[in-house]
Amino acid sequence: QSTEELHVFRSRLPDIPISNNVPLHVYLFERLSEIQDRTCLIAGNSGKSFTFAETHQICQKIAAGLTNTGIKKGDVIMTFLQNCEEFVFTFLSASMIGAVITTANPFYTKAEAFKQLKASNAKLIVTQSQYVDKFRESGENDPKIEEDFSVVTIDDPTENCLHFSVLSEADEEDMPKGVVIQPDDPVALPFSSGTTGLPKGVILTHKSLITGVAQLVDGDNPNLYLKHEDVVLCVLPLFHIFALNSVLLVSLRAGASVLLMQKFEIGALLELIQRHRVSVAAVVPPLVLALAKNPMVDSFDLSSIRLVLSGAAPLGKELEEALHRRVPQAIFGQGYGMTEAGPVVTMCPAFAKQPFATKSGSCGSVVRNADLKVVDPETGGSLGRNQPGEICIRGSQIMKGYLNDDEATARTIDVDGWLHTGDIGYVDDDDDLCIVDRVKELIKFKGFQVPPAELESLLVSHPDIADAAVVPQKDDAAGEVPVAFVVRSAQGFELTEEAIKEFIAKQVIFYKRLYKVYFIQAIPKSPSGKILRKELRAKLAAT
Ligand code: AYL
Repeated sequence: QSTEELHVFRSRLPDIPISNNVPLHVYLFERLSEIQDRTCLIAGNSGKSFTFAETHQICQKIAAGLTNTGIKKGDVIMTFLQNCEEFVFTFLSASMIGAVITTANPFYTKAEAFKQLKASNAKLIVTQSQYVDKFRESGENDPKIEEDFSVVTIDDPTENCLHFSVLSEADEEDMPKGVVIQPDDPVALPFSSGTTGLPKGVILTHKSLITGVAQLVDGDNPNLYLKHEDVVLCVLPLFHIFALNSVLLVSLRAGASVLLMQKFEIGALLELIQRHRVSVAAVVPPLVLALAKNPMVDSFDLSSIRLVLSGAAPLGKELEEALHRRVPQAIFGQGYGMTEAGPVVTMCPAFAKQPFATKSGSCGSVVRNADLKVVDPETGGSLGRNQPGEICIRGSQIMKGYLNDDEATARTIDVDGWLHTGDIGYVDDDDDLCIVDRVKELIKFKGFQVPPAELESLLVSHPDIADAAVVPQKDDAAGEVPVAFVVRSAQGFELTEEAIKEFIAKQVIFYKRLYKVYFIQAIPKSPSGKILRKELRAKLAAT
């Protein structure tokens, strides 16, 4: 690299000073006195709302409550929740006492939930009573409720569980004094499989999350301009980094209101958008599809929407244009990111206060206060404009590393601080990034991560399966779906596709289910034993 020129892409927006030397909650509530009486959160199903002052006070109480239950700085709390105010409160309260939140999907199976619980070593779980059984031990060495961790439910508690009021009715005077939080201390621990392997804890520090928010909404010309009057739709799950960063945290900082919706249901969604005059909608491509196609949309007033941000998976031009025709007054654009990247890498420049033009199909330009480069996957050398290669990002927003996995960290963040995304794209003459392919293993079903390695290890645990590989197959509704290539073992000649699908379906969340199983003689592998996924994908394309 030393003799070659290093091509670095920067935002057209100038760098700004970022106050990332304070704890996350201090940064988010920095302007509390100016906005305290404004609406911070609206719970979609109950209609209950909370001002910024109320939110802040409830969080202080919960911070005291968490401390009373024994949670200390550095401890991990797991949220196993759909979108609700308690999620937000728990997250911010954890920040206040220096604790760390690991977010998980409440639809996870018992096995998936336990894996994250163990890997993150969470001391407390906040969930709903209907999910508690997923945390009752099933094996000898499983951690046990009450002994190894406690469970708090936001509804009527079941056996051995506490009610959320135990936290929220504490006296804020009991908040621990003298907890010192450093910028480099972790605050969030979402799980992601990154470019390869099984899901890993992604360590996001106070500094990374603040930087990630500031890059979007701070400065005289914020890249994602949110106003106090904005009502930002939060229908995407907060346990995923897209909504956590680009809906919740940015709105808190900008003083906009967040409308929380527990789960996606088209009628209820349209009704809420109309009733609360939603002005900013964060969406994923399958949601764009639903809104573009569903006839119900025509009977609702969506004229309040001024901005639609899509992310987490590729959005087709035709689809974007189809929805745009129904919401013609809105500015459409994409954000592109990755959990490990803190998370946003590029953001649509048309969302800025003084906007730049963008084109449909692009993912926007690199965020400010950061460097982006595109490298040749073969040589590692950086490429200029219009040449596709692996996208790399550098800045204070990226993760500190993976939890207890230095090897995976070193594979992802190089010695010069570049995070390698495993995505292939190019920067064009207008500074727009276009993503064209993915070199990493990851499969994305409706924006959700499906790590092939996880399904492969389940498959080979079956006595009748000798070897297996899982790759993405294109799908109109989901973007991609996982399909398996399976080598049956000598005694497994009777094993059917249906039996394999069922074997997997019992153990994983709905979006990791196999759509198809192909039986083959041998999995193509490199001399070093790596699955040649490209070959399998090519086989699929040919069928
Ligand atoms: P993870 N277009 C194409 N692919 C995308 C896009 C996009 N706009 N956004 C994300 N991806 C893919 O960790 C890409 O392969 O985070 C990337 O490496 O679940 C992978 O998804 C990362 O998946 C935003 C906008 C956060 C996006 C995000 C990223 C959330 C997905 C905040 O404002």
